[in-house]
Amino acid sequence: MKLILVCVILPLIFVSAYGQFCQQKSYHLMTLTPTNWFKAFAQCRSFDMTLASVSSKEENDRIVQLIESEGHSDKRFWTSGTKLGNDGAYYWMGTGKSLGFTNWASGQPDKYDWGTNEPEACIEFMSKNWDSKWNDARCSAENYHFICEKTHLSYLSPIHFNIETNIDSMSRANQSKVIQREKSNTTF
Ligand SMILES: [Ca+2]
Repeated sequence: MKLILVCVILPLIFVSAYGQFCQQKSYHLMTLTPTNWFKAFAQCRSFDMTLASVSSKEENDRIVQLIESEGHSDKRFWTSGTKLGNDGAYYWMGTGKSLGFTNWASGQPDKYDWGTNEPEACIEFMSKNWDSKWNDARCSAENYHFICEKTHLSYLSPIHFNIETNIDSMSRANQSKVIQREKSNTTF
């Protein structure tokens, strides 16, 4: 009994007492069918994810690297950024938080689609031709792919022992299911 106490129970108490939980995101590019911002948001939710929010340069760089590594630098992607229903102030619909870090392209946001004269109120990642910067675009425009994100909760101990609690971690198998669902989704 003493051996169990010393070798198992006490270390667990130590880790529990001094470790901490942290959130980690994974991003998933949805590139099969371009769509408008509203449908993109709904599709991410149907996969138990949210349309991506970008709160820092680190997150922005991770998304740009993912787009490049998966060979989609020529595409444009919706994020959850919008000013819909918020008196013209942008926020992340995915988190409910206002913008802190921004990465607007030069001259953006310009508020109007000068071709259709319609307002622009949703944030997209532009293609590499525009350095993957942000642009405000017409939310109803149907020609954008989109980025979903999934938040995982990890437990970090002070001795760098990372226990992946992974509330609902998306395995590679599940990612395949998401892709299949995107292919077979006839709702949109
Ligand atoms: Ca614009």
